[in-house]
Amino acid sequence: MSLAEAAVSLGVHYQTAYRWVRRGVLPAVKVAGSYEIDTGDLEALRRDRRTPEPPPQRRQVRSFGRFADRLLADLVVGDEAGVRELFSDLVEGGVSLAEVCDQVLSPALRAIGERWSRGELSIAVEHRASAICERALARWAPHPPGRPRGVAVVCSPASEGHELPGLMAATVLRGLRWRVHHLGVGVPADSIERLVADEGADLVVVSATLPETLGDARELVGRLRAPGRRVLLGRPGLTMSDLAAAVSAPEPGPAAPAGGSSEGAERRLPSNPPGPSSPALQSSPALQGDPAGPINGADRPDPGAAQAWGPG
Ligand code: B12
Repeated sequence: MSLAEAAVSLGVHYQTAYRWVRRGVLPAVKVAGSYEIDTGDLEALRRDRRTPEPPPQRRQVRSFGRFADRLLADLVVGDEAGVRELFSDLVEGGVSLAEVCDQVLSPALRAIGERWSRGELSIAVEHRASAICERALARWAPHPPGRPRGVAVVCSPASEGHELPGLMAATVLRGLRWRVHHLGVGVPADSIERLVADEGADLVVVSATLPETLGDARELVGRLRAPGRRVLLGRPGLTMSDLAAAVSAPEPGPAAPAGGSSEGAERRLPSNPPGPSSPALQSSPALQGDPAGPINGADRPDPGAAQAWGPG
């Protein structure tokens, strides 16, 4: 059937149905310049929209420390199979991807970084460890089936060379049913800006790791802001649990200036229950109204720091 017929059948405006096609929510093929919709796909979308999501089966882990230690040991000796097995155990056991990233992967990577900076691990071992993590994580980042929540772009300023935090963000967002375009690192700002517009992104996540790239990251955030689009900036001290909470939080209200009020986001976020697995929610200076966060500490006190975190 045609897209116009599908829109009528779903009881939505033609433009809404068109947007769903563009975002991959409603599969369609182009025949002689017009979209054709399969009735099976239409019915699947109708069912999806009616069915509430089942609550996820959660696994309570009291201490993640031993998993982080196990991961670190596997990474140091390059045991990729061991790393994959550990990830599978955790994710299939019901641990959220955000927790795996924040509580297991990040501590192990930080330990790798510390050992490398003390000269105890070679650059080769550190590179091997990151490559193993990338491959292991990518396995958990397929495009989600069903109707996505929206379109997200995950990127970093061109000066940033750390790709893993962005990959973590992409993985977590896909797990939350976002359709994610993950651009990796080294992409010029102009090109990111174009892609964000072309894909009609509802959400952009900019990830920065080095203090030196934070300025570029903020500039990028500023460029990517647009009405109806949230732009979040992540950096050390913030976590994937923060990201998950932020994208689940309501969008800025009508009182917020175009593109959202970062200050509003700062105030709103602490009201998200800070789970035991989300220490940054309690400790992040950005969330406590102190702009001198772990990165900003090396920076000038920055009244715009709040913007680094809030919706754009
Ligand atoms: C792997 C690694 C590399 C790899 C990266 C490979 C890859 N594919 O990613 C390579 C070899 C490229 C690399 C290069 C360099 N690195 Co390096 N690297 C690391 C290491 C070991 C892990 C990085 C990582 O993935 N961290 C992920 C986790 C562990 O960090 P995190 O920031 O806490 O992650 C959280 C947040 O980012 C947040 N988050 C991410 N996105 C978002 C989004 C939102 C919205 C929110 C809310 C949250 C959020 O959630 C994450 C998960 O909890 C770190 C050690 C460390 N402490 O991080 C050093 C480290 C970051 N590197 C460091 C350095 C110095 C460098 C180099 C300058 C080295 C050099 N002389 O060339 C270059 C810089 C390259 C560049 N231009 O960026 C230093 C930085 C020191 C500093 N100034 O702070 C570190 C800390 C190592 C150290 N102890 O000295 N590095």
